[in-house]
Amino acid sequence: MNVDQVLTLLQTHPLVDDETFYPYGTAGFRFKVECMDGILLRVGIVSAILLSQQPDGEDMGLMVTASHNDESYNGVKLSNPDGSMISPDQEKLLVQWVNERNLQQWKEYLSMMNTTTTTTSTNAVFHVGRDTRSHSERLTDLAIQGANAMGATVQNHGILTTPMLHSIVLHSNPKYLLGSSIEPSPSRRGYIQAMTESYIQLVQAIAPSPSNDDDDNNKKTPLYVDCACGVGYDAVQQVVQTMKEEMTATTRVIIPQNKPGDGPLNITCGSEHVQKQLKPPTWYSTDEANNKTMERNYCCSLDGDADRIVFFSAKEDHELTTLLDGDKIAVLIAHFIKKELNQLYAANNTLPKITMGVVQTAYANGASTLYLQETLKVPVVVTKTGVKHLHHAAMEFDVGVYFEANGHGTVLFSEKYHQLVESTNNTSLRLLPRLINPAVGDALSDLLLVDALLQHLEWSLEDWNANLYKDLPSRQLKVKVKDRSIVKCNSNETKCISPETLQPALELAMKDIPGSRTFCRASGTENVVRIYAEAPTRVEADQLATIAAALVHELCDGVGPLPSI
Ligand code: NG1
Ligand code: ZN
Repeated sequence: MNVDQVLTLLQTHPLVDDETFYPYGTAGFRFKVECMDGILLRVGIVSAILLSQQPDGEDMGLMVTASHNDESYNGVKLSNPDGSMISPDQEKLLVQWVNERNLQQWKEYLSMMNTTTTTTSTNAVFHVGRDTRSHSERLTDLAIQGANAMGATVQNHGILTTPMLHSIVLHSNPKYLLGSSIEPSPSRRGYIQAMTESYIQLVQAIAPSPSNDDDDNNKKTPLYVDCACGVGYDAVQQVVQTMKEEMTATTRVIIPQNKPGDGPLNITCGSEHVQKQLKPPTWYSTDEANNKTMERNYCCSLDGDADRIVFFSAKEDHELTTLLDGDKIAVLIAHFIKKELNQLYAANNTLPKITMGVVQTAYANGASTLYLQETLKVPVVVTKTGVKHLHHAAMEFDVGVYFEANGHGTVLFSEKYHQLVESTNNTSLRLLPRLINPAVGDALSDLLLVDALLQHLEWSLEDWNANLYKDLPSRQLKVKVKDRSIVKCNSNETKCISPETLQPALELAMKDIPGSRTFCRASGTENVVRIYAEAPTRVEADQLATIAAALVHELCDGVGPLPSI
């Protein structure tokens, strides 16, 4: 590494102001785009150091995206060799050096690095990808410049979804791929091919066979996919194309809509809009007359980097009939796996026992948690918001299902699970780990998995909603405050510990509405405090959210008007 060259780059792309501290939030550095140039360059530099610290010269990844945020934001998140988020120690190093303004400190650190590690002699590759934001290419180039100046080898995959990038990283380090039957496929094409093939095989294995006298495929309700005007569109389109090539009658008609350029990214479309506003998306690619009159019974929305998905049905352009969020997806998957495992053990109770659990956050609907614990008899763990926390907790089980209510989640299978299912002839349990992305929540994989399970159960979206549990009405609101860092929570974010006056006031509000729950926490991706409330009725949930928002506004230096419903 040429220390002077790195120092020149640092000087050329300074952080925008000398005061601000940039934390690694819920999912990476994510700020208004004006702040991002200096951050991306520094992330590229430090990433090369993290890459050089991998004991066996394994590959890592970097994704430039601000996920569900609007186009005025951008961000960056890193992937470890096994496709998971980076560890707290790695985050600490990254945050320390991204925020270091003193060039002399940098000089000493880089010179020390030059003598203790060597980034150039390893074969490790840094896989880089980006979303469709107009500034993502420039920011990616800055990260690459930083990493290259440190001597790291970079492979730029261009525009792709976050889960694709994580999957490519995982498949480039095959020692982390569990299950002897899973072939490494470290490319975009390999990812799409594996995903499509395993979906088709799963549908063929578990869905009732179509009868000869009617064309089942034509009878199936088409699935409309709102791609948030982002990167998910191409991925869905490629799956649709690959399915056509396979010419199978068992698959669903999938119609991707809202492609990049059809409308503004994540604005009145995408999973964040549908889940938080409880409103259907604008179908930008459909003409307005059609939009207003069409009833869509089976739809889903992805977010801007396609790692989240929620399902819904909608009447015309303004009314959400049903919302099936991450909690419903987690319960559907847990329900299926539990049933298959029960069958397996019923046939042979000498098979080694495996553990199964579901990981949620405080945003999970109380009815889902109760159903998992009391009806499915599956243990539930509640962690802090952010998939890095959920992922970690899910690793404690042989089958760890984790989902955030917003639709970000996946299932982790242990080596013991793989050994168990590989020794039996249960096709569906063997196929699941091929379709499910073990690295990170993946909207495309979840879309295909949910569809296969609904076909298996012969359930419509409405059946899915009605047959498991009934959601408690809930409401989420956002409040702008002067400084969101004053709002601090306990370890699983169910209670507020600062400012001290807030929690007792929230408790009083909850006491007035029996069976209700509310909490608030500072967002790690937006400059707001988030409020969550649930209660036995819609009116009470809205009322509690409004009261909690007013309390946050009053006790945490609220800025601007109170949010309205
Ligand atoms: P913040 O803004 O910290 O609440 C949001 C989501 C997280 C996670 C991240 C990353 C909610 C309530 N929060 O984090 O679950 O998905 O974005 O995208 O949905
Ligand atoms: Zn996302």
